[in-house]
Amino acid sequence: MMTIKSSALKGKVVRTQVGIIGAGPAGLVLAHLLHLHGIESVILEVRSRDHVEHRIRAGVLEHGTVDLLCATGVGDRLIQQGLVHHGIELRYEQQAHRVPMSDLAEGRTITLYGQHEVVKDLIAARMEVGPLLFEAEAVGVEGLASSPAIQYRHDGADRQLQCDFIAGCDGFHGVARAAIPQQIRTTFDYSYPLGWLGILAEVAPSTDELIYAAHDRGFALHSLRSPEVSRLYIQVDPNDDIADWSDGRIWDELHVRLERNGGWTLKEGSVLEKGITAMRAFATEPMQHGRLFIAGDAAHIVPPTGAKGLNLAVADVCILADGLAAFYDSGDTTALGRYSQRCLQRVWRTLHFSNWMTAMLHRFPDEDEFERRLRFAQLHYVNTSTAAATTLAENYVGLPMESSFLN
Ligand code: FAS
Ligand code: PHB
Repeated sequence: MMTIKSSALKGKVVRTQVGIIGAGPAGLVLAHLLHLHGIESVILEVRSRDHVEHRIRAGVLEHGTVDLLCATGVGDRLIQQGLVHHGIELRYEQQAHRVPMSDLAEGRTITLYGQHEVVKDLIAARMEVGPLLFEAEAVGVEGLASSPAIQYRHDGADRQLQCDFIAGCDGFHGVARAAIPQQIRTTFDYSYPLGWLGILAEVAPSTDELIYAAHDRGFALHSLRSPEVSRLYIQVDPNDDIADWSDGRIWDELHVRLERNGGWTLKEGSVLEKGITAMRAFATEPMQHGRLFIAGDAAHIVPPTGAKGLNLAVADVCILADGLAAFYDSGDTTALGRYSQRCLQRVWRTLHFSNWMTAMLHRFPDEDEFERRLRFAQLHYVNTSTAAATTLAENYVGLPMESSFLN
């Protein structure tokens, strides 16, 4: 395998096997798996390394995601610093209800480890083995039928990356998805009348496991990043302005919504970062067009209530990497031909689960008393029925990840 030198990327036209747009979890995991398969790739990332490595997003890693990162040699820091959890708590009417996920899902667990930490580990590994161009913006793709190429801008110059295949891992606002002709693309797009205000707080978590709270003032979530740093969310109007949410007002709302009988208190700390994210469910079909494959948020967005975004991106590229390996090994395109169909099975399962969690735990603006009682009946059923709790548990820890690196 001819390893292309970063210096060679200064040329006007460069050639590689797989051109990857985006250095988020999808693009970085794909490049890593391709390298282990002996397949060359180049990653183009529009933002700087510093920005990508400090972008606060997800924090829950499924069992399969952790297995994959460890099995492929980028899990050391994750194992040292990640927090393994065996359950979550559902809290409503000031009562705590634990869902013993590992007991219900064959011992499978989740790990709390920030997405930006996963990205840092993958970038460090990438810098050892292959090119990753920061501040390189893909502006278009072409030749998708037979000779794909990515047009990109870097150092103020227009350049072209010629490749056998293009992986569009450029997130929801990227350029790749739009390259799939409108007439063959079906899009499902739903914007919830809900937003999440998330804070990163410098305070020891007030819980050992995640707390999902359903309160009449709206949803709240107590998550965590480390023994010193907490991550907390409250449901807000998606059109709210963060400037209207002082730190004090946020903590007051968290105290009310996370209240629990029997002497539990929420510890406050200085707010390091805060932002509001509108909640959306989005999927596009197919996820392939000619020699272009889209993965992760470029193809689908799930509401964060199920903590699935990052994990679904990893699941996509596991299937793509194995399909590309089969092609380069034997020229067999069967697996690549089934890429979209196989990913979409998991995408719709995950959308259903994330939507179910969102509907059960959030108070929709126009909810009437009848709907409210149905919602709490659902919550009560999850907390009193092993069958219902098992459904939540097996989806939350993650359905088995399909990858040749995991047997
Ligand atoms: P990403 O968006 O992570 O990465 C795409 C990359 O492509 C970016 O680095 C971008 O800069 C780059 N790019 C875009 N256009 C480009 C171009 N033209 N040229 C070159 N590069 C380009 N999930 C959870 O489970 N929990 C959460 O709390 C949570 N919080 C989130 C908060 C926010 C604000 C967002 C947007 C998402 C959040 N998610 C969360 C979901 C998140 O984890 C995503 O699912 C995950 O980042 C998806 O990874 P990628 O598909 O790699 O996309
Ligand atoms: C997080 O820790 O950021 C997190 C946890 C659970 C979710 C979403 C986000 O459902």
